Amino acid sequence: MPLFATWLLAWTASWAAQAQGVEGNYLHFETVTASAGEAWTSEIRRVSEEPIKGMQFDVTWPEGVAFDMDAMALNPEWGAFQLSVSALGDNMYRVLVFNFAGATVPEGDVGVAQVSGTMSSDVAAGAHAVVLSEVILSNGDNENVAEDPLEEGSIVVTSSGCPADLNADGAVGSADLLLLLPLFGCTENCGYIDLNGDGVVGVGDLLDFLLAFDTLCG
Ligand SMILES: [Ca+2]
Ligand SMILES: [Ca+2]
Repeated sequence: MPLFATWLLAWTASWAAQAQGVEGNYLHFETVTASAGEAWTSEIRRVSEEPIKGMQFDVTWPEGVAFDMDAMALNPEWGAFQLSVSALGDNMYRVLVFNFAGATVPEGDVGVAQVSGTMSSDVAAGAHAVVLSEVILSNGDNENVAEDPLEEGSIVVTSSGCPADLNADGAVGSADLLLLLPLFGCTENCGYIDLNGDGVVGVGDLLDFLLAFDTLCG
């Protein structure tokens, strides 16, 4: 391919990525809230500035998480791909997403797979980091374009019956409001800030929050 065409392709890909507000090539776990002893579902997402035709990564779940590897499923965007999950021990799993047809998934912020599990009943309230490591993201030329730093998410275990305690410190206060306000108006992937679970962060969530304001969580 002529150098100019290669450059134009790269420029177009990076422009398209910027148009979606995407920068860098990495994976992240969508932060989710859970209660001790209960099930949770979240998503691993891929952010990239160019199309990706395969990936491999390790995920280490925090202590107290039982990951349901059989329930892990690729999103429809990855329909041409196959998924392989294997346990490495110490609550660490290796994930392969690959295809032999040369299919790629376009640049942007795209959900890769749904992940789910349960929290043990004695896990402490607070944020428990989900660590993604050894990430390989292969572009159309089979080059690994994964970059540090990886953005990592958490499973936030709420104080029981207290979803508005967003920082899980045992009380609903102004620190929690500072977590909610930046996401006010969010319409997708709002995560645990979406208190009433209707998919957006809006007036309903703010009302729920204000009702719970200044309460201690048991
Ligand atoms: Ca709090
Ligand atoms: Ca909401």
